Formats: sequence, structure tokens, C-alpha cells
Amino acid sequence: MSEAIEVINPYTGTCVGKVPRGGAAEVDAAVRRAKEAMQAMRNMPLHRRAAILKKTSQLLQERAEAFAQLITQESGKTIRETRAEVARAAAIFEYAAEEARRLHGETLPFDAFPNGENHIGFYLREPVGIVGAITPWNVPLALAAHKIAPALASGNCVVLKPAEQTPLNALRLAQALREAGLPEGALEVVTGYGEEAGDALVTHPDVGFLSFTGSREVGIGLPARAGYKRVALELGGNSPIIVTQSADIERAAEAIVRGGYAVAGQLCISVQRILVHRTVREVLLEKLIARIRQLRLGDPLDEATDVGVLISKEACDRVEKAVQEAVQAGAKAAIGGKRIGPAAFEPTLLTDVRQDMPIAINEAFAPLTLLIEFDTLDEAIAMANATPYGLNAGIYTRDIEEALSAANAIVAGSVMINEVPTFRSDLMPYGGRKQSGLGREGVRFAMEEMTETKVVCIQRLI
Ligand code: TXE
Repeated sequence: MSEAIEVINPYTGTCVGKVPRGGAAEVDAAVRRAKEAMQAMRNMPLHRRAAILKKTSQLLQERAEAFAQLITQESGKTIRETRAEVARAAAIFEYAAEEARRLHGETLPFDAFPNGENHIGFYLREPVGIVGAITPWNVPLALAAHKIAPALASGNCVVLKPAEQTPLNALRLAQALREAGLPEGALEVVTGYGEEAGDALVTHPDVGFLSFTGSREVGIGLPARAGYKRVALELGGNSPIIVTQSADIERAAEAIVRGGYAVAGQLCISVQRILVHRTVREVLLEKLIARIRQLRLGDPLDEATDVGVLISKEACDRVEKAVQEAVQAGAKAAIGGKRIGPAAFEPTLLTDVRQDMPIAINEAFAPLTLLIEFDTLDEAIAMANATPYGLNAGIYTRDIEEALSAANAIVAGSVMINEVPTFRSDLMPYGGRKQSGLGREGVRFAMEEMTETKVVCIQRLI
């Protein structure tokens, strides 16, 4: 395919660059090159893999400002957010360099079986071969790093299809890996649209493992399209945070605003639903409004800006419609509620929301939080679980029984106690339950998923 895709800055509406519109032929050629590189990667000593990953981390740090500026222009995220993202991507490569050295199996006991005492064995971890990685636009560099770094650390080759909105930083990352010494073909990037290049990667028979981060709507259909390959899915979320009667309300409010409006709410782990005990509703609401009012909107490249723009006009249309429908159904905007530019929406807090409203069930992916009251913790937990998602959740409380009850009963990949669901360490197992996904990321956990065990067993003949 010869057509190009224009990368548009969602804040200015101007073109940041152009990339090829790859399709099935480009994906097939990339997979072929990756196949040729497989032996080199598999045979590469662990210390060499580690050195390449470490060098990549250094290059990212050296080029941090250029990466951050580029991602801000592609995505509309604020410069403070993209600087943090680049630092995080560099750290992920560093962790992978360390984990690459720890990729080993175990010896196995066979003596529980008849004649087993004559046997000794062990298992190895082998790369699956080619990892197909599909990434979204919201945290484009760090989420690509979460797939590429563990895949290479465990000896795989990768074909990456970045989001069509933010492909430029992926191409720059591939350049850094090449400079760090990665063999030709070990990382291929094919730019293009999801239904074209993305689908070609999903369905390619030579891809052994598909690692997808994106929407629930697309992700849910992928295992059926992927055929006989392993699949990891990081899909959406609709994070609840429970604020009980005993909570430190000041700290809860501060954390909720941080977790609800970062990246203009476009994180799968953004705080969306604030489930508050009726007796502390007023005091929490007052503090939330005061803090949200302080958020500065504006040019994402300006260091003073707290909340950037949404990824596109269409994304803004969607939020505007969802808020209007919620208001018609009885919700009230305690602050915000309006569009303020083609892709900009005011940081919004809706009150008088019921858990059965569509806005409380669906993923908002916008600078929007919802206040919902509860009377008992059981009721709060039931509401926390009343969506198709199960990614992250949180509870603010000083009562250990309440904290542990919530941690036990909420169906999610993680439950944060006195911390917001947006908290994520790159080393923890990260992923969702229910329709939030399959499999876990976090360097070591992704490496386990991207490798196959192989048992080697030896019988003593004397
Ligand atoms: O996601 P898509 P979009 C959610 C969030 C957001 C919504 C839409 O709710 O509003 O998704 O975002 C590729 N076969 N999240 O439209 O379409 C696509 O090219 C193979 C949550 O950007 O799922 C891109 O590279 N690939 C999320 C990637 O999938 C396909 C992050 C994501 O695009 C494809 C982003 C197909 N048929 C959005 N269709 C999170 N978990 O953080 C698309 N793609």
C-alpha cells in the first residue's frame, strides 16, 4: 500500500508527520524478517541481551526531552505527563535488562513415579518465537516498552503495530534499539490502521504470541481471529474507589483528583466512580470541587498545564454525548460538564449518579468522575463489581477490616488500599479480570507468558 497516514496534533490540529499505511503485505514481510532474526536472538547470550536493553534505556534517557515533545504533539498529553512516561519507558528497559539474566528453569523431581528414581530432569524457558504487539495511543511509548522489553529479554523477536494516532515515537524507539545493537529484524514496526495492519498481525500464522492493549470492543474479538496462538489482552476499565466513613478525606480527595484527571482521564485505570459513604459525601465533594477548580487546562506543551486535550474531536463528541445523556437522566455537574474546544473537555464531576446509569457502567476515558453514595460496605462492593470491567480498584479507609473485605471481594487485577487505582508499578503483575483482559504484564510476568517451558529428562542407565 502506498498511501500515507497523517499524524495530527489534537491540540493544534496540524500535521506532525506522515507514516506509511501498512497492510497485510507489509506485515507479512516484517514477520519474514523477524523469522530470519529468530535464531540470532535465541542464541544470543543473556548478558548480551541485557546489555542491549540497558543501552536502550540509556538512549531513552539521553533523548528524553525529544521523545516527550514528540509524544505530546502526537497525543495531546501534557509535557509533564510525557516526560514521566519516557522516564518510565527507560526504567522498563532497565528492569528487563536485569530480568533477562534471571530467565531460568528448575530441576524436577521424578521419583514419585515407578522407576522415577533413575531419572533426573529440568525445565528450560524458551522464547515463543515472534511476539505480535499492538499498542494504543494513550501511553504509547511505555506500553510499547511493556511488550517489547520483556519479549526481547526472553529471546523473542517482535513485530509492533503502534496506534495510528501515535506511530512516530514507536519508530524512534525502534531506531534507539537498533543503535543499542539489536540484530536486524528482531524488532519490526509496521505502521497502519487496526483493521488492516493490525488484523494482519493478529491473524498471521507465524506469530506465536499476540499482545494487545486497546479497547474492549476490539480486544474481545481477537482470540477468535488469532487462531492457534497465545493471546494477552489489556483492555479497558472503569475503576471504582470506595471512600468509607473512616477515610482520610483530605488525602482521598487529593489522590482522586490526581487519578481521575491525569492524561485527561484517558487511562484504563483512571478513577471513574467515586463510591462514597453517605455521611462523608458533603465534605468529600467540597474538597474535590476545590481541587478540580485548581486544575489548569491549556497548551499541552506548557509546563503549567495540568490537563491536556483528548485524542480527537470524535473522542470529545463521545464524552459530550455521554454527559448530556447522564444529565437528562438526573445527574448534575458539580463542576465542569462542557466542551471547551474541538478536542478539549472541562474536568468534570457528576453527582446524583446511580450505578445503573450507562455512564457508570461504561468506560468514560475522559476527564470525568462520578460521585455515587452508599450506606453499607457490602453495597459499595456490589457497586464496585457492577460493570463488565475488572482492572483496578481502590479503597480509602482507616479500618483494616473494611480494607481487607474490599480487597477480598472486589473482582479486579489489583485493589489499592489508601491509594488510587491509577497507581501502577512496572514490576507488579498488571492486568484485568472479567472483560478487562487476559494475562499479565509487568516485566517478569510478561516474560513468563512470552516463553514456553521445555522439560529435559535424563534416565540413568546404570
Ligand atoms: O482503541 P482501539 P481506540 C479504549 C478507550 C477508548 C477506546 C477507543 O475506551 O476510548 O478504547 O480507543 C488497533 N485488529 N482504550 O479506538 O481501536 C489500533 O490500530 C487489530 C483503552 O484507539 O482498540 C490500535 O493500534 N488491531 C486502552 C490499537 O488496536 C486493531 C487504550 C487500539 O485501538 C483493530 C486505548 C483490529 N480489528 C483505548 N482495531 C487501554 N487499555 O488503556 C484497532 N486495532
